[in-house]
Amino acid sequence: MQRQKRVLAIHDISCFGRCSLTVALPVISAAGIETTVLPTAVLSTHTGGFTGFTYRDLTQDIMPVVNHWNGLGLEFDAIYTGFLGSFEQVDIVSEIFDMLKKNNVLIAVDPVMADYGKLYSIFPPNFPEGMRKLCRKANLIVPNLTEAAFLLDEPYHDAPHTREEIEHILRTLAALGPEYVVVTGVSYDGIQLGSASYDANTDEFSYTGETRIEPMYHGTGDVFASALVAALLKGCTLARATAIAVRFTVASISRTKEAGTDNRFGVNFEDGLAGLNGLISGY
Ligand code: PXL
Repeated sequence: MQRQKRVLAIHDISCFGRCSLTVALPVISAAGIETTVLPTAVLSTHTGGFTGFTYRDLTQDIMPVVNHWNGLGLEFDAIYTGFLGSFEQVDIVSEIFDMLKKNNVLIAVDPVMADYGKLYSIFPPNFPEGMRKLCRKANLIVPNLTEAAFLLDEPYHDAPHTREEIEHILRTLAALGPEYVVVTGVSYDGIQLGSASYDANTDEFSYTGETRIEPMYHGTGDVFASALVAALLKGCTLARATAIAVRFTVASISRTKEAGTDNRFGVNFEDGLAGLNGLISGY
């Protein structure tokens, strides 16, 4: 049997709303991967569509936790980061990458900061500069198209997208440093919605789309990126891992739509967990 892989997931805990750590931990664990968590903040809910949420910042606890692990000699096969609440947290995570990065460690950055052409209101206008620096240190980045535009300082275009436009975005993002780039929210015809990937090692592009489901549901980016990281660590190519992550996410969205759940409450990925390993090995 293959040695069990170990991932370090660095995200906030949004207690209610199924995103960040409450998604990364179950999804990656369900794939048979040991998941270590480093919570950066505890919120009563995520910040998308809720008002009055609580926010307990844990910035001061992050380095003592990592220093303890270093003393124990812990090593990770991947470090996966998502929502980071401040420049200070971005800098700390960058330092953690330097401390824990060894050969063959996958550094995966989901530069959570924007959607639908707009930066999330909680972030200052220069936040993308901080995220860009972090992305330079990553092997894999998973922006949506709005985040990609902010990272590249280029205008955002709504669907339908052209293949030339998407290939330009993927190649230019790879030029920042990451060998693997996956962008979400890509639609070539306005009907199918999905993700495009670029593997700079093989110069290979891929695209997987499925019929768009409205409305948009919160937390889907985290469901997607967690499944993608899990599939990559289980040995899938980037193109296959992207296809698996699209399937897992769209199935979660379909169940949620069918149940008529409030779109702020996240998606029903839980009913897909038992099938995730089958999806990864048999896709
Ligand atoms: O799903 C990304 C995410 C994670 N954590 C918090 C968020 C969001 C998106 O809005 O607000 C706190």
